[in-house]
Amino acid sequence: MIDLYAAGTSNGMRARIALEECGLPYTLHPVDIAKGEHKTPQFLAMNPNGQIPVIVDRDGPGGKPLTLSQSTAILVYAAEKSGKFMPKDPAVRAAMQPALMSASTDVTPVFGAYFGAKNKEPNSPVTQMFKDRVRALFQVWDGTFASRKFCAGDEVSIADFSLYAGYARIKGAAPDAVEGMPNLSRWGEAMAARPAIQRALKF
Ligand SMILES: N[C@@H](CCC(=O)N[C@@H](CS)C(=O)NCC(=O)O)C(=O)O
Repeated sequence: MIDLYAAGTSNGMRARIALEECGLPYTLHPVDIAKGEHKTPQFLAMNPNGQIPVIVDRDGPGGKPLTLSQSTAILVYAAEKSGKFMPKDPAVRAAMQPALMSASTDVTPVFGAYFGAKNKEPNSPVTQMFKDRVRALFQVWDGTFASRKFCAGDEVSIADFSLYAGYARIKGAAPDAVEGMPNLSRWGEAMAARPAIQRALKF
């Protein structure tokens, strides 16, 4: 059994999508960031950065407990533990890596910066700059999905789960940042139809 400590942010959703899609049994422990529940001594013992998500797998490698932070590390761990969603073909697997990295390390931080700027100064040039960056990243994905069904080809992989966590969050909070991108939208609808994704997004 896995304990998942998370909130309904893109990083939290990424970790929960991983567990749901990989079919790994888990217990969700919602963490209220507004109340500072991620900064308690108990939480900091699991992740000294004081950030969600964190998992504790009581049945980790070698049968020993494992504590893991970083949403993408959790995604990779879940895929390896379950043997699912990590392409077996070395060429597809290699193509999946940049897609995964871009989804996790370009998209999420840039829209995080956009939301931060928008909350402080909605009409400032900095806010517009981050919005343009978000749109530019998703425009590239829109181009990718013109010829590929999923991030790395014909099969769903953990790159799709990572990207969807970011896409769902931004589509909910700032839909104009991803509008006018039909291929991206079609991919988003296919991902949203997956029962495991639907369960994972209900925080
Ligand atoms: N790179 C980390 C980022 C984790 C992160 O930024 N978590 C946010 C919520 S989405 C958080 O806990 N923020 C509270 C804080 O930093 O104080 C990951 O992918 O898990």
